[in-house]
Amino acid sequence: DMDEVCEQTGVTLSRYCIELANRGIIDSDLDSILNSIREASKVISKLVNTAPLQQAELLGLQGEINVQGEDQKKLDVITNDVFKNALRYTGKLGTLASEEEDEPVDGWLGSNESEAIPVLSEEFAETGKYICVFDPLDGSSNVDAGIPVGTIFGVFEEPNMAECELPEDLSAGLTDEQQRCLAGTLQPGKSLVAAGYVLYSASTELVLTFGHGVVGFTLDTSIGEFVMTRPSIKIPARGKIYSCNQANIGEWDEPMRQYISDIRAGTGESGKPYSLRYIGSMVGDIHRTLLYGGIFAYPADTKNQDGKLRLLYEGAPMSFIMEQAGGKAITGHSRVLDIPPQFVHQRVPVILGSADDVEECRKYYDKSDDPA
Ligand code: P6P
Repeated sequence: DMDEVCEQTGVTLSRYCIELANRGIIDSDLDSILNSIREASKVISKLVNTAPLQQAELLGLQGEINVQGEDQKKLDVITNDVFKNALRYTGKLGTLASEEEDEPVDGWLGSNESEAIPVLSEEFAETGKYICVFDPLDGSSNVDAGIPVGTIFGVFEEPNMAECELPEDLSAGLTDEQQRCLAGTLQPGKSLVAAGYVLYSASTELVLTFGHGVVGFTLDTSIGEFVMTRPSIKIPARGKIYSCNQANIGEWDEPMRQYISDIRAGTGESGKPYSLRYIGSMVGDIHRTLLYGGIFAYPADTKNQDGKLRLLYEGAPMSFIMEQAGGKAITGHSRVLDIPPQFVHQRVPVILGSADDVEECRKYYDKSDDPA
């Protein structure tokens, strides 16, 4: 069974996916999509790791403009193209939705975040039964400072259109195909069939779940393969670290303010004060939370009543991974994975991490009638 595969040292991500496909745990189309994500991640790792060098080369150490005379495209645009093209040419994808895709597409609306319509990979729309949502380079504003950044992705199956009714204001003016594409994208996190992230840091780590637990791989650049390094990731039931932008504490909803002040004072359930770790780059903060335990929060605040992080390609995939690793993920009162997105770039407050820590935090929301 899968355990014996996971116990063999040096199992690559490619081999792992083939074993899952051989056991019918994933189908060949999903295997093909993971293959393209794997290849795109290697390219993005290289781009992130060499960006400062390329920047110097492009600008020319003499300060000349590069030979093409073109502006250096920002890394998040380049990585979005890398990821989009890798997925598009699998031929298995019906739709993709990316944080970068908020421009008018194929004549569709996309002028602002509530209207942005996912990109229909037109060549394969009629055959692709999977939908991929992704943030190609989350935390990209950090990359110039060498702070870890990451890719986040989630994969849905095409829903049965008979069961989908789109909100009237969204479906108005769209063709049937566009409505199918949108309905396929606006699914709650509990419908995800796969989710994962790639952390570009001291090493390049790929963490993945198909709904049967969480597995971690490390890129071995000497062979250009992701090698399994964490066969079964389980988040500790409780940690000693909280991870949030405490500068916003004055704007948070009251339950979060009270919870954080208690755990930092050591008057929470554990009786010991927690430490703060926050790098302002979600994939890095989540990876540390997953491995060391504790809680990560980007709560609602007075400026953003839905917080800052996006539901489809940040909150939901990370919540799926957390729950699969034995953790929890809530908005305050609700489970993140239960929330049906109303539009592609919808934001959601997230409080996720160790089960005992998240449950303790939830008690502060249950005591209040705060809407989050
Ligand atoms: P703040 C990066 O811009 C990002 O989208 C996440 O990666 C990160 O967790 C969050 O925003 C940081 O936001 O407001 O604390 O700078």
